[in-house]
Amino acid sequence: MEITVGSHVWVEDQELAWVDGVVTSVNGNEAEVETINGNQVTTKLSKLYPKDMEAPDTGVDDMTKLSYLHEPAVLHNLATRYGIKEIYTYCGNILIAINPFQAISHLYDTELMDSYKGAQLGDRSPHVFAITDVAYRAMNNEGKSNSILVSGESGAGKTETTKMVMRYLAYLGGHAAAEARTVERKVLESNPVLEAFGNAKTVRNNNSSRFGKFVEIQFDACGQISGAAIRTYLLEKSRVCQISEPERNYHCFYLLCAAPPKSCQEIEKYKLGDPKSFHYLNQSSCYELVGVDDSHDYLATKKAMDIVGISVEEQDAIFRIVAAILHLGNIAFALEGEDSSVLEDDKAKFHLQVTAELLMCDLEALETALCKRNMVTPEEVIKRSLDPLGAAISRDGLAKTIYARLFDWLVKKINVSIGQDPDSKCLIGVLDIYGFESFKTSSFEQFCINFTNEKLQQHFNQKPGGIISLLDETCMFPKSTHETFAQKLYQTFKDHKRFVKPKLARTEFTIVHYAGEVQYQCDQFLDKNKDYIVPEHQELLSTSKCSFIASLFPSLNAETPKSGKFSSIGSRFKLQLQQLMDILNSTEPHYIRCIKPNSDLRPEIFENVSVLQQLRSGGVLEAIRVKCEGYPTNRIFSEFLERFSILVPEVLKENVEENVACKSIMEKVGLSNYQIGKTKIFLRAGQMAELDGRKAKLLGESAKVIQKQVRSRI
Ligand code: AD9
Ligand code: MG
Repeated sequence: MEITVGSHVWVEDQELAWVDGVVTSVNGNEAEVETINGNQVTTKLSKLYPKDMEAPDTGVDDMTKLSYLHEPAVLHNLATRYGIKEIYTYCGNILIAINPFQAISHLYDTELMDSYKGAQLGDRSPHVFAITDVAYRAMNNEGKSNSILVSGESGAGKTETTKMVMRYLAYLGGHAAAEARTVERKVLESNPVLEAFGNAKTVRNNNSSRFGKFVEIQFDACGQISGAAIRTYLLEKSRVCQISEPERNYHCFYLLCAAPPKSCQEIEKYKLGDPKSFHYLNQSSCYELVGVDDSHDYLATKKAMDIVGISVEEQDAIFRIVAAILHLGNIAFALEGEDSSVLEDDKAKFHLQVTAELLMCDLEALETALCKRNMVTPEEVIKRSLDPLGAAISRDGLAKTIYARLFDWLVKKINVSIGQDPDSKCLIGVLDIYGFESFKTSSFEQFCINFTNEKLQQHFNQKPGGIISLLDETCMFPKSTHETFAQKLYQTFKDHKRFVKPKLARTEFTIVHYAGEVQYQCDQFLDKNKDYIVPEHQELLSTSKCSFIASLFPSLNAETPKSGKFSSIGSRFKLQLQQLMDILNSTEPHYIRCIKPNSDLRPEIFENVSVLQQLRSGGVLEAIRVKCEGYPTNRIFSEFLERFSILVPEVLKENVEENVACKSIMEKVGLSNYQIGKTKIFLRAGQMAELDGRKAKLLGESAKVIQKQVRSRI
């Protein structure tokens, strides 16, 4: 489209990404634009995009309906819709969901579910229900498994979206009789249970999932839910003992501290109370979350546990373990002699005692397991003392192991309780993975999280794939340190275009991810990759008098990795991901891209620059680009004629078919390479803008003629 003086255009802007304005002069291949925020900008003509002056005030519900399909138009459309609380927009068959950070009334009502049932995509306004309905129908009609992949950065709304998908599936495939509804109820109530133990407040999200989740919902031949399997991926263990401002530990710790004492006497039972008194919680001064009542959530979690089939006795043991971990964290050590450690003071002794009581294990054995290590020599076993730092590391290791095993137990229990349907032919998989993350200090956890996101983006092929193997190799070599690991990385990947060694770095490396660069600190990669349990810890807990705890630490057999032996978390994770990809590849995928409109987690704020970055990295703009290569714009004949018949007024007079009239217009304007369908005309990228340009020129000229006539009359 020709850009001339008076053209309405989009021009790049540092603060707003794109801003609209009017061209005030054109000079060769440069133009001067006066923007609506009052700036005068000089820029190349090729960097300007035409603005659609006829775009509806309320935006369009599918990007492919945009007259001009380019980046500024896409962004403007989303911002417009977000402004009127329309958080869902299609981009073809991808659903874009922008986090409203507020409850939008009636958005998820049952009446609304009714209205989406059986409706074609596009018949009703964009919604998660619509995408889910398509997946469900495709499964029933074609007898093929489908999956719904929810992606987006941390806090973008993946988990909330996933819950709505699951709710709608339960609605579609639910049973009529109340007594038959247990499967879907269990599936839905697994969410609050897993969130209580696997979610925490982070800088990015007050309810951030610290594990990945793939829920496979199985259906019988009648399309009714007949079973489900929940797979989880790599819980962030380090959070149990280490948190930093302004984050929190896992929700369950605060829930238990806030347990209503009267009804449950939990405080007496678990010797808890103020969360500020626990080391694992007071490393950050954030204890409460705005809008969250921990004591209410404690009861809600227990109720959900009832529904998913966790017995009262099991619940008691679970919360006993949660309390024990808090007490364990308060066992502080002091130096004794040259390099041994003892309990620091009476307070530490008290917590040791409570921990032993709660874990139902021997008090002295617990102390020894924390402060000493067995050294196995060919001749004998020697007890070696740990210094206070070593003892604290030992204590934290124990806390992490117990917590991770508890979490795995919960997942297993829920799966057993829901039950699998071995006869199910079709399933719908719903994937809610932790979002892409980059922190001041990004470690092994961020590496794994971002690795997952890479895989899902299928950009993975271009990435250094050998980092985990290299890490395993380093871990198996006894003298390795994080420095030697870093050196190996630098050596191996020095020519890789997505691997960067930061200047002066000795133990850092940078990966250019699809969503941006992340600098990783190697220092804890080796430790965090090693999945092993100290044999003394294993022995201590496998002999616990509490059968629940003992069952978390079964005696070693051939199947479980040998205690004390290294098993690689990274490699296991990689394998799990590969299995996930295999499942996903055998299904028909549907995509939901969640977008976080601002980093303050506040409603009604739409930050252009950040949204654009997410659209770019999430592949949304790429999808649009692909579409642009085809026929990105289409219009029903009558709409097209209404908009452009002014260009060839005769066509309306000639009593011709609508499609012929459309063709005449295109011919008159000299555009070819378009397609005429049954009811619509399909245009190449830019053709709509060209037509609009002609129209504007024509209107401008006729305005001039009228002005001339008026003037000559005076
Ligand atoms: V993370 O990668 O697990 O850190 P998610 O899962 O993408 O992240 P989440 O679904 O937890 O984000 O959403 C963050 C918060 O946004 C929620 O706790 C809600 O307060 C808010 N949210 C998200 N989606 C909606 C919605 N559809 N309606 C209202 C929402 N609020
Ligand atoms: Mg989440």
